[in-house]
Amino acid sequence: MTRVIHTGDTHVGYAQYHSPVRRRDFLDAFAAVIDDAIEGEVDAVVHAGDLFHDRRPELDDLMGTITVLRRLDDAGIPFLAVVGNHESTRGGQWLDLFERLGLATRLGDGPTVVGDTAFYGLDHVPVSRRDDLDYAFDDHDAEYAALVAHGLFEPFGYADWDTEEVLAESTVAFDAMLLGDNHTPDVAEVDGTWVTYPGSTERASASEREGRGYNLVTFDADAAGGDDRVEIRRRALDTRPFVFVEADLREGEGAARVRENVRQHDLDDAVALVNVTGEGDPVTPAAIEEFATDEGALIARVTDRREVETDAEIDVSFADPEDAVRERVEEMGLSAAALDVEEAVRADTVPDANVRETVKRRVEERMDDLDAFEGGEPGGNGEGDIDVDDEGDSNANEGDAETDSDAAEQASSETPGTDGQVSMEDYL
Ligand SMILES: [Mn+2]
Repeated sequence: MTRVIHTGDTHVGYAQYHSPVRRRDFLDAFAAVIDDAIEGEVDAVVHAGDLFHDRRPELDDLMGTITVLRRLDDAGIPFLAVVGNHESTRGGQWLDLFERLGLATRLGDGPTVVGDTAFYGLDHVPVSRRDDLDYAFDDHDAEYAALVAHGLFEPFGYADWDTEEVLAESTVAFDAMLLGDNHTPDVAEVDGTWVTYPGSTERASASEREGRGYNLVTFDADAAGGDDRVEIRRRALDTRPFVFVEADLREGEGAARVRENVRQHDLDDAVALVNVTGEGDPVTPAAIEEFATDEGALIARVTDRREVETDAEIDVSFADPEDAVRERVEEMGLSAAALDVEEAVRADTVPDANVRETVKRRVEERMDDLDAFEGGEPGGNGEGDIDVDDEGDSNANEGDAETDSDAAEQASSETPGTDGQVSMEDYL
């Protein structure tokens, strides 16, 4: 029997809402998982990527992470991991540093056997390079086998990676795929293999409404997973409370009504997200936010989309405005990369909260192909060019762009459920 904790998407270093307290929360959540691993005396902790929020964690984040990993190591429990898209660098990986320090094992094509289970790793690979993958893994003689991977796999939300194909082409028969990237926890069976996401360990975007947690996975002949081989149980984590306040205003109502709704919630140390809808008078978000923090909230954000809703009612006289847009886009002769971005912004298949991360990912995936940043035929006058700075994008997490992303994530706060790492508000 092998019993492991399966976690991922910890996003250490993420100063959500520019808050140092939130930054600490992400590390604390990771520490809580490791505490449970030690207390539960599991055989290993399996981390499916995005340990760090970006590729350049600060010294505090690195030292905090090393402290946590050392505690796990002192307990004699191995930390097995792969590299996620958020933290992936062009050179060596942070995970390699931890491996050098004896605190982690980077999973790969060869088996890492713990108990009677062989673990393999598949780092995040951009869509553009997946055709090159051959899914050739070395043999093992363990009783069970698991593939730890980072990406958006079928059959879950925002999937772009064909799980059936991976399983069919793999030279090893896996009992389970332990995944990271999609921040929404879920489990499914694909062609006889259990496929599961544990979800993120802290809410990396407001769309991650449900409680956070991790998986406890048991490989055993008596496992209660239906196939007597694998059992996957979800364990809850006690994380920063998020309070979602709805204020649907009627004619004549305004800030007083919003404050009343806010007051009805327990805001102690919570992230309070207030969504104003309906009719009524304009409200000043900053005043409501100040009220909420006075009431005890750590952070408060107000989204008032009533203006937007009014705009949406304006009649459009085109037969199909989408056609007009497509036509104009073609005329612009954008580069392949710019078209990727344009599509992400305009497509209604990409939720607002996910646009920033989707754009970031698509640009990153084009980084090895600079031709993709050259403008196309018709109007190739450089409009489509993007100034590609190898590392510059990680600054986007810290700068003004985050204001937009905060707004976007609030905008989606009434949409519960699926938040692919595509979303990852960025989170990934
Ligand atoms: Mn992630």
